[in-house]
Amino acid sequence: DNSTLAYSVGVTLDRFIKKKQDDFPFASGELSQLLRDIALATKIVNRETNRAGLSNIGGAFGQTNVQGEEQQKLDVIANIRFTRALTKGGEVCAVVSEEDDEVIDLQNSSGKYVIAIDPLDGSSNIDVNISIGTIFSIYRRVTPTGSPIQPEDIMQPGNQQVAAGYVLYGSSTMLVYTTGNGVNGFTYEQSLGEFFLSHPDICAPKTGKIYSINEGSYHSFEDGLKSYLDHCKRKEYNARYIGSLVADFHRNLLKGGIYIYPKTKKSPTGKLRLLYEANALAFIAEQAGARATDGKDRILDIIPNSLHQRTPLYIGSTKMVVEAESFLEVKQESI
Ligand code: P6P
Repeated sequence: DNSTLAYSVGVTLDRFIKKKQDDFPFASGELSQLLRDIALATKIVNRETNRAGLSNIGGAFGQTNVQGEEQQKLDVIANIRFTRALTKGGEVCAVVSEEDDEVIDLQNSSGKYVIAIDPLDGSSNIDVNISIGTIFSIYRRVTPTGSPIQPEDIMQPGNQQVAAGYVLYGSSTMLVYTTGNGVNGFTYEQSLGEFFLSHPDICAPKTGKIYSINEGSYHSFEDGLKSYLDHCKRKEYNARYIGSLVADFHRNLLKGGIYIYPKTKKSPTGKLRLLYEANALAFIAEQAGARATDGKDRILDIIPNSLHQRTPLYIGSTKMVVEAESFLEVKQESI
């Protein structure tokens, strides 16, 4: 309606963050600053991503990357950009990144926050110009600031997140995030270098007709999952699978649908990572009234035991995820 349109057109991400901060009387502004730091890095990664196809035409554009080295892989660049922005921002003490085997200690013991991030997910899609994404989770450290970072600061279950979000570098670049009070989407206006609120208060449809899964692994799926997929086909649902998690998730969040990355022979505990992929999207899904489990248990309640551990992921419209789980249970009992 007009009021929503007026509200969404006028509000930049900065003003939205400030307004939300005002809703928290005790907010110190550090989380607000952290969200701004992430948005800044996103703008830089967006620019690099848009130029990816051209960066090898060095001569024509006189482009060599900042270190003058040969063109690095875009996900490595994105990792450097986010880590640098978070270091400069001063709010973060540690970063868990898909690109780094170990925790990155930012040597900033006054930083209250820990970030888990997949700087550029689906980077194999870059060369063929398919949408890619950034996924991030934000936690408060549990040990006192000023002391060295401990494993308990890092290995927190998803239900401890203070914020989570993703960036979709698609036909437009969108930032979608939650701080635990609903989900809001912002679209980047390149000419102004600003994110504008375009999808206030995202609520996922309770059901849908889209299912997203790589059926190339069909023969290694458990029987209950095969039965569920047969059910989707009998219902003539639409199979939509981009092979880029953020793009598949975002479409299903807005239109209704389910995304499944199950355990397979190749990936016996699933392929997607708990700390910087599943947890962030699960927090957003639940905040938008959707559901996220490993086929049985809530993703956000999984206690991590290793940094890069994987989990099966069933995420999307609540009724579809519950229905898929019921097919898995039935077959389990029949074994
Ligand atoms: P598969 C991309 O590599 C990714 O991590 C997700 O973005 C995507 O949904 C999934 O893996 C695709 O995996 O095995 O179907 O190619």
